Amino acid sequence: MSLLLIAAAALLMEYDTPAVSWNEALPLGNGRIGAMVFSAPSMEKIQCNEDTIWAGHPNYAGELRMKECLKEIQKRILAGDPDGALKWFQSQKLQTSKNGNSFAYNPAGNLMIKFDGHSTPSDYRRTLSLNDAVQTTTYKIGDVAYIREIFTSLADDVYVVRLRSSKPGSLSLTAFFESPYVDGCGGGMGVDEISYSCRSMDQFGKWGGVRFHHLLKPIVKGGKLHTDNSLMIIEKADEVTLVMALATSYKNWTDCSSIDEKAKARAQMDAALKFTPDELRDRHVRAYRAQFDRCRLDLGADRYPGRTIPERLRTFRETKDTHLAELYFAFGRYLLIASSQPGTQPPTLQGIWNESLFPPWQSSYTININLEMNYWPAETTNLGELTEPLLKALEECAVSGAKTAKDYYGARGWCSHHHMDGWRITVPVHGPHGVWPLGGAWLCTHLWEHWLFTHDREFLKRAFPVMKGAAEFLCDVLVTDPATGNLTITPSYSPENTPKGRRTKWVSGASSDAQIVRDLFTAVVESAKILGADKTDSALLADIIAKRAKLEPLRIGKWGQLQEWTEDLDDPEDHHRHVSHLYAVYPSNQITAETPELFAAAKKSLIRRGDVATGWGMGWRVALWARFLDGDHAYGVLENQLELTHTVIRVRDRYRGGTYPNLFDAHPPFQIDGNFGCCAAYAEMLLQSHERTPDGKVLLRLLPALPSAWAREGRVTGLRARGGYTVDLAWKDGKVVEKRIIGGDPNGYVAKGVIFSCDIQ
Ligand code: FUC
Repeated sequence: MSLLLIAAAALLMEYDTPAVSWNEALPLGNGRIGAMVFSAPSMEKIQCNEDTIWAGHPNYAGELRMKECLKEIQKRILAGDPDGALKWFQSQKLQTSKNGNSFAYNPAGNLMIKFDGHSTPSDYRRTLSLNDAVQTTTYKIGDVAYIREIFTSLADDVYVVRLRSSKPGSLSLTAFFESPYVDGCGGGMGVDEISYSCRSMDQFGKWGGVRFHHLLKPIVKGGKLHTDNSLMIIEKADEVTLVMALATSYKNWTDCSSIDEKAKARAQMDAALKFTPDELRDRHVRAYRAQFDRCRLDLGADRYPGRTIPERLRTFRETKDTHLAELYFAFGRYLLIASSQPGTQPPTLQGIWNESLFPPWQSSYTININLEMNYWPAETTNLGELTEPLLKALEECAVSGAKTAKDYYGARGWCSHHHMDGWRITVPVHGPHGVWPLGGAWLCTHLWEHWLFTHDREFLKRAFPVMKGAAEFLCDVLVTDPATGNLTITPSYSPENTPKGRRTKWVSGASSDAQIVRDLFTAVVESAKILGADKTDSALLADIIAKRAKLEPLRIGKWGQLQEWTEDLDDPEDHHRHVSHLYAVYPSNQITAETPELFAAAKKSLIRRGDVATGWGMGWRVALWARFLDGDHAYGVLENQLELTHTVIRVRDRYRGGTYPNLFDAHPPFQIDGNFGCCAAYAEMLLQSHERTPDGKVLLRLLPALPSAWAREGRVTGLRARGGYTVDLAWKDGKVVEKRIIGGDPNGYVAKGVIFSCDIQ
């Protein structure tokens, strides 16, 4: 029998105690609505989110004096005085101050369910099934067994809480809403429903423009139901299913108030209540599996069945627990399914899960690595359609960013800086280090990647104007660096590093800028050819091609490293979390094993940067080591990332990532990008498709960086490769023993590297 067809172990995250802290609670989501489930027997807490609840309201926070300022800064930097440029800029006291004009992603409040008499349970267990996207809690009170199942339906767009027990008439509960908002919110009730309404709020306590409404209705078998003082009280029921709808007044990024949130929630509820509890569950699981089941990693039998996640994390270094490794990969894909679906918002720094009115980094979007990383696993792990929210957000940024390009740079096209929020802010914020106009350009490279993986012409047609606008902007702002004669972007910097001895991050040329611009320019030229736009846009394309040839080259510096900046300023003792100059290795393909000198230089840079960083910093490093074809080094960094942590806050300036008990990535604090970065890195360990053979075929590297810890046996099904291929592999002792490559052009690829290799010098 084919090894690829054998059933794999269930993907179950298990716990033997309820969640006390948020980082122990388990996440659910359907792209739009999210929940963190705590699972205490006597008091269930379901902390809710909805992806359009943003503080503030549509706005443009421009500072018109910036245009003149940027010119002056540019002049000073190109004259060799970046620190002077910073000093001069600070003396101007312009509005790019911390958090002044960007807004936070807000929580929606909690659904609480109180169960009297359930405070001394036995046989307690809570789980999250990654096979079904259902959270389950089981326990006994005396000899009565209780089972609680919770999901956020991917099919019916509501929260569902199913409560059952082994003895008829033993379910009694009180459900109510709880809110982190101090006032201005209110509960309501009807004969058989309760509701809760509120609106978003900013960091200064000012009400925002998004109104939202929760509506809760039960399906009860047996017992009695009544409502009182915004409480829903159910007594002695045989079975209860609570259905909750959550809707907002948000219509789009320029109109946050014209949808009737109450009517919308009611319509969602009415539609969901057409189904029985069993049907609701089946419909959800089916919709989820349609995405989740496409790709699966199996590293052999679970050697520690029943072991809880905290215990697996605590012992991972010694045990090399392959089941935890599988779960972590599956969890990354689970989180993407749960936080990004066509029509929703892209996942923020915390996906869609935020409980605080004052979240770290506003639970917003940082786009100088973080939002990019959120989408790294999308294509390779077979969830390509989940990139739609990114395309939509970029279409919106292309509108707000056209104003920024004009007001700040007098340029055509559009740009965005290092930060975005629900209102698509594109101007620089957070002081001088906000002045990095490459955010939109980097994100646009994902649109081109989507084409490479899918050859979806309709998507490319939609994406082309966005990519083209980003390229037009760059054509206008590229300036000749007098020191080199090459084109550069100034002011800008290498996110978010400061050359040793300098006060400012601003430089005359950051390697990553040139790398991103090169990729975007290539994407636009190639897309134009595919779409036949090369005739209509011929002048722009000629400009792009000419300018691409004059971009700063990749440079090797004095200690053999890949230079981070045009000037050879790299410090071998620099362990900064960002590794922006290694963009060329991953996610890009400008440096590969086929460019051996640059490959060796980039590797040298990464070795010096070290194996410990913030969570996302480690995710990036794992992927880079995979691209360096060194599976064991990649695995070593993964071990660092899978270290159990409870630290919620950053301790002084010590950035040390890790993993919380709920498998969320710790920056710290929680930031979801590390989960996505590691998930994408797994795919790079197992299959790479970023290179081409001399005759233009896609080079498929099979098991290019398989760690020894996984070498004995394993299977992966449903990985995707550029060229439209889907790849299944089974291996034993590091060697591929079975492979299936389907889709794409059957003559368009060469498969290589079936030999186990974990340390290529
Ligand atoms: C970037 C990173 C930080 C953090 C923040 C949200 O600024 O440098 O480490 O991830 O985004």
